[in-house]
Amino acid sequence: MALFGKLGVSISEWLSDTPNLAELTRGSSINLAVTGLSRAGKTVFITSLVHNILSALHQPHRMPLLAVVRDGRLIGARLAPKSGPLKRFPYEDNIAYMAADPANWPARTADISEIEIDIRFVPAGAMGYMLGRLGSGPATLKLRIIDYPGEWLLDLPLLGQSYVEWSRATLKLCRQGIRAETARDFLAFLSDHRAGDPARDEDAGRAHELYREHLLTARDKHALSFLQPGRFLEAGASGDPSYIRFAPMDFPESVTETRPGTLAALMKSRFEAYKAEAVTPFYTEHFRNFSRQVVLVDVLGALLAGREVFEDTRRAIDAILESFRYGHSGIIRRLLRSARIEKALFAATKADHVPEVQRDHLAALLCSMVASSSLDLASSNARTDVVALASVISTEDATQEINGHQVQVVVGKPVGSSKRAQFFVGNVPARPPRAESWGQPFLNIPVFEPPVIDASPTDGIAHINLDLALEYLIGDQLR
Ligand SMILES: Nc1nc2c(ncn2[C@@H]2O[C@H](COP(=O)(O)OP(=O)(O)O)[C@@H](O)[C@H]2O)c(=O)[nH]1
Ligand SMILES: [Mg+2]
Repeated sequence: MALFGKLGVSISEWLSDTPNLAELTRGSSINLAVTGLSRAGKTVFITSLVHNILSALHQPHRMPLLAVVRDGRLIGARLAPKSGPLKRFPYEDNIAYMAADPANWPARTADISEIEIDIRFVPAGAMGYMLGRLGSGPATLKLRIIDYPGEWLLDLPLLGQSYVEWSRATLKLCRQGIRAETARDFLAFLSDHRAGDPARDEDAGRAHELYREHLLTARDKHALSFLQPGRFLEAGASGDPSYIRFAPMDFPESVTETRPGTLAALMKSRFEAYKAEAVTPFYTEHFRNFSRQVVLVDVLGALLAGREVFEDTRRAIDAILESFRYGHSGIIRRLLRSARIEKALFAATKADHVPEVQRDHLAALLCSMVASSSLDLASSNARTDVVALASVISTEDATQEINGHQVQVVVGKPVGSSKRAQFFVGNVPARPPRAESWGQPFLNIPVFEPPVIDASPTDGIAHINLDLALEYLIGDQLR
């Protein structure tokens, strides 16, 4: 705050006038993409982040780890008029849900969207101070936040596979564990419809529907995540173009190519169209512009759902990491051309579901999941880091006696319930548990009601580590 005195400008002046041209040219703009698999917490993360940035001037104590706030250099932040090409992120609607009585979580979204914030600040250090004295003071950072389904990143590996290769790998997986169950109808259909059958649109369509039902059940009933193709689950604005009507097929070991005129050849042509029309353009038109990205992972949910789900989440993270590894695969390098993702933050969400003592373990666990799949961390890759966070704290820590021991629990009010309930997750391991140490799956983690918040951006929202995440991701742009 002291700087305002030196600059001789009142806050209200800065807030009311439009940034002038000089200020905008000195300022910069940055694209921050927020991704993660469905239900990882993207919508809630962006809503809380925006609300807390807009409120930071009034409630700086909520964002102490964001240097621009801590140092008192923030002048103001406001929503910018929409200028980008994407649908606008429904921040106001989401806040309305959360500020309602009873409070609830924002509605689901399954497409890409964006929101822009202008952040006005005094540059750090002597340089900024001098600029201020010369009368050309503050700078403006245009922060563009993009929300997109992490499922789309699971499609990158498809670009390096032929239809036959993808089919083989996918069906192998479909015949194991939980999937053998959820894919039963689809697999039965495949035993009646062989790759060499004549190409019929009806059969391709039916196979697609059955395969898609399997993916949906695997996700919604069993919390599995490595589900390809990603757009079968999160279609986005393109909806259901005809090329999407395909599914994997069974091929004998000796086969490497489909025969013309067969059902498999029809499927293959759609698979190739899907890659060319849906997957590639996402990378060349959008992803390559997202220089900073945060990948949200519901690590705790995966851990509590048991060994198979946890291993499946690791497989999904592995596939997602491919998009941030330029040295490793020629595909991503070719798609991004000269563009680079500078920083990627992997964040374990919903950390308020565990008491404070467990949160470091949550971050360590995610770190080992990410590290194990990026052994070849070359300097050409995106810089990555890991954090455990809660976008919105909906619980309180408490202690409870269980079997004569004092244990840390969290207490919150489950949505739709009139009473507060305690939730005990056991101990979060810092490393992936060994085969023999898995307990009973725990699929029903309570959905706690969000706390009461003020809809106007003054109070902000209590969170864990949102400020730390933001400092890592864009702190350098606010210096
Ligand atoms: N307790 C708690 N629950 C959260 C938090 N973030 C998300 N959730 C829960 O996770 C659900 C899915 O979050 P959402 O942001 O819609 O996920 P998305 O599909 O990735 O956009 C929400 O409806 C909440 O119930 C958080 O920080 N704390
Ligand atoms: Mg969402």
